[in-house]
Amino acid sequence: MIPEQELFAPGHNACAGCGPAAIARLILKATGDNIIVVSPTGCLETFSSLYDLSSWEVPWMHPLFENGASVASGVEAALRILGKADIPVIVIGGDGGTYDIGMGALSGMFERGHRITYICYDNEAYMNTGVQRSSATPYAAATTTTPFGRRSIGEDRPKKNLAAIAIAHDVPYVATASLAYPRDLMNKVKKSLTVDGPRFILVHSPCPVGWGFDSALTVEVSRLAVQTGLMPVYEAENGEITKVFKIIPRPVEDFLKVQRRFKHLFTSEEGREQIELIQAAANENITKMGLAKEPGRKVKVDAS
Ligand SMILES: Cc1ncc(C[n+]2csc(CCOP(=O)(O)OP(=O)(O)O)c2C)c(N)n1
Ligand SMILES: [Mg+2]
Repeated sequence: MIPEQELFAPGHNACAGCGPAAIARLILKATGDNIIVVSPTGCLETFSSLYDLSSWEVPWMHPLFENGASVASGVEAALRILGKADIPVIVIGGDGGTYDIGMGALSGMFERGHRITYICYDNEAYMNTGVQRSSATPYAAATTTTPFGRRSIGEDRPKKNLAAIAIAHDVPYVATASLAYPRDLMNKVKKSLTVDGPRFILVHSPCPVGWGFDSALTVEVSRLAVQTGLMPVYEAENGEITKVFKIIPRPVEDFLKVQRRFKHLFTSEEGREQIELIQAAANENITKMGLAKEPGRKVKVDAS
């Protein structure tokens, strides 16, 4: 049963259809009010804490863009010294603050073994400052710093696999989740709080403004990312993948064609080739991680 209590108050300045706003609300429903939240600079922090208002009905701190994991480490250590280790600490940070500028701080938090749940809401670019690419931006996506043009197909690097990097730290709990499967997301947040040591949860978080889709479609776009195999949903414990969310794979075009950031793939000559590369990456996820409900089924790109 999803608790009725709202700990992330409405009335904030998020855009219509904001994925991270919905995710923050679900996370707090999972944690309850005995929690301290650390929230580095980014859209979520900005739209939820415009002076002198706050959506956070729990203790909340804003560190810098780059040091969410370090500040949370200090909070957790202080609680331990005060004999209050029963108060859990979580970080909710964006992909820029986690994959890029906060990467060293996150690695240190893992290495020191802090009892913290670090949740990255991944909207796949620096949205707060105007949709600049991050290392979470997927291949071929157009952003303001990777625009489509005569010499560019959009982002030319594959998305960094941050969950795999977390697993490589041998932390006891790593999970990926999606707004389209809210109970799974909430269960993972809840479960993480019972784990002794660092935990990392990556939540795919569509952004209607940055990705360019109708703001009514946020949950649908989240679901399509999972069902195409582009966003594998799984759990890993002590360095081993223990559970994967099974899908009946859909062609990647279903996910790509509803977003403006991939529009050039459907209007340019080289687009077809790029879609095939993206399909190949999804197929690799599906095969490697055993995502398909019907093993062996291959997804063909519709050439019509
Ligand atoms: C050291 C530093 N560099 C740059 C900025 C400007 N800045 C604020 S938020 C942000 C982007 C945040 O991106 P992300 O973490 O992905 O969160 P999102 O806005 O997408 O939710 C940047 C570059 C900053 N606050 N501090
Ligand atoms: Mg972002």
